[in-house]
Amino acid sequence: MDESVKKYIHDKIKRDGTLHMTLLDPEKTGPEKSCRIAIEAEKGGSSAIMVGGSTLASNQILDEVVKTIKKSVNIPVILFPNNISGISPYADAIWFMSLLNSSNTYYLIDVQALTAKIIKKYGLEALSMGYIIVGEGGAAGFIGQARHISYEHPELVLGYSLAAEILGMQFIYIEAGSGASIPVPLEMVKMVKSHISIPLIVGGGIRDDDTAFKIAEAGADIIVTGTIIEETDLIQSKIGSIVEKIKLAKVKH
Ligand code: 1GP
Repeated sequence: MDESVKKYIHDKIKRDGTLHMTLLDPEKTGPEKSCRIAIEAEKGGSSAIMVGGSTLASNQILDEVVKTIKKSVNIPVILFPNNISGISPYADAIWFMSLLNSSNTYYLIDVQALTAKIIKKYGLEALSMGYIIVGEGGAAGFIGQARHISYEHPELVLGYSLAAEILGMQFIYIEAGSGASIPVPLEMVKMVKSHISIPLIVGGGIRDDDTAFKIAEAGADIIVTGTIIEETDLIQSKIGSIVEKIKLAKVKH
């Protein structure tokens, strides 16, 4: 990429409104299928491919998947690391994330301290992000030892989000957990969005364009979906319908 990924994201949000990003788990999809999915996702209008998974343990698989995807699409590939094993030199950028409601300092700041040097050495663009896991939380919540935040307490999520912004983080991600049965509630998205000025990412359990539209309308700047691509062969049209619909929410922002 000629420009930075951060600039690309900011410019695209300004131009298109809410963006969509496709999350791929290399352990589940492997290089060949990941590549096919990434191509379809790009055709459908996804703005970036995020690569990561809560239980990813092999650098080698990750490298292969990232390299294969990079050869096949023009949109940026952004790492979504679960741990040290989630880092690859072949990506364009990395979500340099801190799990703000973790009860374990490892996920808050220690793993970042352990990996900062290698990220710099690889020349990966680090996009700092405050990551907050809410509701069911899925595997990410369990592994990240996230203290449970129920959907009834959006004010807790607001507190973490504002603190992250004040601390200088560039993005906020509210995560319901991959495959969550109920996505992040609209009230939570609205409350956080109305108090922060950095881009807000929302993901977990978003399976259709209506849900994605409502979350975009509530204020999400980026919608992430992962599981739906594992559940359909019509990836391009499924993602395409979400991308088209969330664009319409811009007017109401
Ligand atoms: C998980 O938010 C993402 O980190 C995506 O969730 O797999 O439920 O789309 P889904």
